[in-house]
Amino acid sequence: MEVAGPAAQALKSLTSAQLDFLRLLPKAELHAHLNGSIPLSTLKELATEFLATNSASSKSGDAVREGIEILTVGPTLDELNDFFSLFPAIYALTSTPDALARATRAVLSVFLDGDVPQCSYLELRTTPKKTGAMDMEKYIRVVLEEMDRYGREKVALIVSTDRRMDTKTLEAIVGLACKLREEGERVVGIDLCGDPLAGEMDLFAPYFARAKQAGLGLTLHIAETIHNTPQDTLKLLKNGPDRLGHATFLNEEAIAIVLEKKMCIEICLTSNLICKTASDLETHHIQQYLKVDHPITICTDDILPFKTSLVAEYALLIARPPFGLGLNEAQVKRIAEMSLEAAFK
Ligand code: 6MZ
Repeated sequence: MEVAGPAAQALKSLTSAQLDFLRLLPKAELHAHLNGSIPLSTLKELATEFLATNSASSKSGDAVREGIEILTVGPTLDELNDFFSLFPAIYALTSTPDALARATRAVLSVFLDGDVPQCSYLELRTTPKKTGAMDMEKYIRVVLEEMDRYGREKVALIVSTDRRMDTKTLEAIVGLACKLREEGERVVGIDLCGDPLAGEMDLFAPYFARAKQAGLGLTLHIAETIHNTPQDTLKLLKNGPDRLGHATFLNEEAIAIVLEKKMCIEICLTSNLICKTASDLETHHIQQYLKVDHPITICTDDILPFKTSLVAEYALLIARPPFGLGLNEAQVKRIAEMSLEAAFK
């Protein structure tokens, strides 16, 4: 995967000893979205096939061509909202069982293959989708089948719900996740993601409670933008999540709960910088958790648009300012250990 932007600069500033240290460090990737993590080369292959079988002048053909162009250069986002418009083009390319299997295989390979894999353990997350060629159960089973190429100590699945979902869909997805777990499949958690300002969070509580009862871990994207209200955040915290995605704009009351309950924060540095929810590393909310040794885990979020890698995200920790936070090896090792401890497995 090509690394560009702030993480590339951090990587470039490292000594070879530092780079070796980061590559060999045992660490977990706990916040990676499947459709946001497809290698560009795989997506381009899928696009070529898609365009060959769909009328070149169709509306979806235009959207795919435009999406590939944007993703090749790397999107320039004025705000987080712009980010979500990238996905319809990607979804058009992963809507058959074969295409989804190939995309999943490529994502797993990026994180887990090679002499020195990016991570020692991966929790990959994805939102089940009903397409013309698959129902939601088939979608999840295709992803799980690809995971079967790896040992259970290496990879597991988090099933995502989306803030825009209605109760019928939530019921179906959480029911599916619980059923697959009971069957012994490697489904370890439920996530809440999607447009951070959409949806009514009261609706989700019974479904999250059911998931927890079934032994699934719970991770929620929370307070991702400055526009998320304290009420929205508190409603989500009431579900008793184990981990929180981003948690960028928590107020004092929310921070007190997070610290007391030791909820692990999934930190996605490049994602936050590119989506402009954080202006720089110096003022990034990771700092407040580092100060008090609160559980955090460093994650990539979506390596396709953000052009990063897990090692590159760790480079942002150890690189000297202005390229990174300038942490020492002991501090970085501690963070990597926290990532392994926060896994749902
Ligand atoms: C919120 C995000 C996200 O599930 O189709 N997603 N949701 N915040 C983010 N941070 C920038 N990045 C990705 O993967 C893509 C989906 O994950 C969610 C969005 O809902 C996106 O459509 P899957 O595999």
